[in-house]
Amino acid sequence: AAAHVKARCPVYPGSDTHRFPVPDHTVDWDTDCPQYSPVKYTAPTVLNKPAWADPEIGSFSPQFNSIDGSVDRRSHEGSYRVQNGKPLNPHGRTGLEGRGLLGRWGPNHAADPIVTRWKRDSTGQCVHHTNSQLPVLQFVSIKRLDCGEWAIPGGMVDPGERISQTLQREFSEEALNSLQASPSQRENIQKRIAELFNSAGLQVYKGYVDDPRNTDNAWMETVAVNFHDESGNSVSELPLQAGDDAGQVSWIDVDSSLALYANHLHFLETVAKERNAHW
Ligand code: RP5
Ligand code: MG
Ligand code: MG
Repeated sequence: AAAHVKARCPVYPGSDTHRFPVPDHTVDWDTDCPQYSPVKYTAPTVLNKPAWADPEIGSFSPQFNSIDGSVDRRSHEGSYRVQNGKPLNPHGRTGLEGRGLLGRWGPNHAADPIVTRWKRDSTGQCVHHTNSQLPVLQFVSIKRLDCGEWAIPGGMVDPGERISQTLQREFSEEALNSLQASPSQRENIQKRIAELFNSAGLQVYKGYVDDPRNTDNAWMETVAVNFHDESGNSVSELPLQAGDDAGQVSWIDVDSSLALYANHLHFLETVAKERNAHW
């Protein structure tokens, strides 16, 4: 497993909590590290017992590595270890124990919709990059309100929700602001994007996310799926409007030099290569 980097960011997001430093060579749980003493941190928003969060372990002992009622506690990466009743991050040490900002012990499942189109000039011709000579892809990106980084408009899978639903719902909420729309507007949005989202889509990633919110006991996982508007007259024609946890939304040229949230750039690399686009 690749060493997570963002999951070891010095200051935990949304807090003044500093992680216990974890150099590359001590990431692996199997590497002895007697001096390791992770900082304990679970955000007040999580301890307040919102519907989306688990209780503290002790009073609560979930069914790890299985479907626990309507919550899927299985990892996309196979079975994870549980130590003293707490799940262990499958990518190793993060310098922080507890759940931080994450609601679930163990995997916190998300889905990432990567909506793409070809970049076109004013006459409608596809634009080719001067260096690579390859056509340039654009994807719908949102600027996250929590950290200000550009990201794929993904979100958490609700208990019992199908991933195909999460992909469409999160795209509607964050990139089309469906939560603020009237019921009839919302219905219109769903109609306009249903065709694209009902198409098979290209799954480009399934597994652990190197997310800055990860801890030793709670981590993000995702399924990232590319929905491509080949002709440019499906989603491309919809007005984008940021909503929910998105501050801005925009079509952005896909290129290896982008700086994106978590390991989202890696998902886009797969999309670009699969579609024979500029990278
Ligand atoms: C990332 O966090 C996932 O890849 C997904 O984009 C996102 C889900 O969390 P929220 O956007 O709901 O905060 O790890
Ligand atoms: Mg969301
Ligand atoms: Mg989101």
